[in-house]
Amino acid sequence: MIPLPTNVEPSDEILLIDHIKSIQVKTLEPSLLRMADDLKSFWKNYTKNELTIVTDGEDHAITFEIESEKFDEVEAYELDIESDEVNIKAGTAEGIYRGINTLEQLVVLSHLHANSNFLSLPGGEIEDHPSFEYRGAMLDVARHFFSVADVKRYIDLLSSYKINFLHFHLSDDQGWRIEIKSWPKLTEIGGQSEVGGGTGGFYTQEDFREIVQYANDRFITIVPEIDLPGHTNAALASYAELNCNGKSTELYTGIEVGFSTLCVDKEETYEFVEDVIREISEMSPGPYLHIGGDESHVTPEEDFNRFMDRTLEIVKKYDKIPMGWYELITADIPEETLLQYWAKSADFSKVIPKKSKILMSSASYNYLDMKYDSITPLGLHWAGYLPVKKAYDWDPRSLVPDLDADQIIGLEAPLWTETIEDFDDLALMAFPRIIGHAEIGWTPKKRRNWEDYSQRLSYHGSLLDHLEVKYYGAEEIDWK
Ligand code: TNX
Repeated sequence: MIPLPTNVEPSDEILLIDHIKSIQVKTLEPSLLRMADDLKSFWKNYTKNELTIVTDGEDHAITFEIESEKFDEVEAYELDIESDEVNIKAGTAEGIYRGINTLEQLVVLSHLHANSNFLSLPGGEIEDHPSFEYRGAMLDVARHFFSVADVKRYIDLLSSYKINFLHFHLSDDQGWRIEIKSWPKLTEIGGQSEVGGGTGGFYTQEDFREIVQYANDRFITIVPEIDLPGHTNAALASYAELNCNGKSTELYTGIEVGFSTLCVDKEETYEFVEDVIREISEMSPGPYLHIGGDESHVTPEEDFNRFMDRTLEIVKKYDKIPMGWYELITADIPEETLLQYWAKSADFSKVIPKKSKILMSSASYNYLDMKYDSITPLGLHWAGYLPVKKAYDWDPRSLVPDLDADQIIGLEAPLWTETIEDFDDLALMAFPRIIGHAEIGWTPKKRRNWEDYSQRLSYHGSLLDHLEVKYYGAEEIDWK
């Protein structure tokens, strides 16, 4: 199992899959009934058996039951597998979802690796809850655009490993990917380019809402990011008035960073920022709104801070928790701001406010766009190579010595897409490393070690093959 559950007590019982006849939903909540429907299709697919969905009084069932007094964490669950029934209990629907996830993974792996004709599962009890509350992935859809279908496919895979946040990097120098009704040229012009000269693309507001809903149904929260005030060439090419000289720039298809900036002295800039933040907030039920802040190399620090102070006010006005790359610390950040660590900076530990929560996205350990090794056909390597073991074998709470362990809210694995053009490329860079990140986020540190993890991971290659998902067949792993 990946992520390895917090506590597993094996029993000597064996569940024969054919003994299961129904799904019993004891707590009548629409989300649980939807999950029952999904599990029913899953079961049919992997076991050929047709289950009925019932609400009470059933033997030979997989039972979902909410016991809110018993569980004090939203994602905690218990999964109990006996010889002729399965019980999943949690305090919330989200907890039940995580439990179903674990059950499904056991069924798929036993389906793919079973030695006998009888599909069976080992009996026992699992008590499980996550180590970190934020277990994220980030997808850069600006350097190369990814379709709604691609994003949904990534969401399915992420949620099957219990990842619960997807951060969407929606704008950069090379493209603007989200329709803003009050500034239509952002997508009419800025949405039409990408790295290498392709045609780009963008999400309409309907597309975006569809993705948010799809993610929500899988207990993944979307974190939208508009990178400001740098990384804005696509916006600067779309609207002349956002430039200090009043002239629009050319669309950009290269991969340099740090050359663009909004004009911080113009009132139009703040009208633009407010319209964008308002429209995006209206479409995003999640708590966070990411305002970028990285690599604004051509914005003088004083201008950057002035710009961010006003932008942070706007984020607050629309009731979102601001999130930003750690460069944001020079501005006057509200205490609740979530800062995303990505690279070492000499002054990071000195200036980082002790009260701030930090999300770990270390370029050396988390970046899925770093090559695995010198022969990886895709990716960059400015932060070094990132083999599967290195990506797994570290601890977010102690990576940056000057941070307090309880400041670390979790980890997020970004996939920057300068060299990533389609879903196969994405999959090759994300898998299997993102699976290790999912385990770092979920499983307590004392339960994790590379020997055991690499053994378990060796069975997941066949799972990815079965789903026709590409992955890097790293030699470190003895793939089964
Ligand atoms: C740095 S990490 C960037 C991105 C690039 C990435 C490539 C960060 C906040 N900025 O603009 O895409 O490196 O690895």
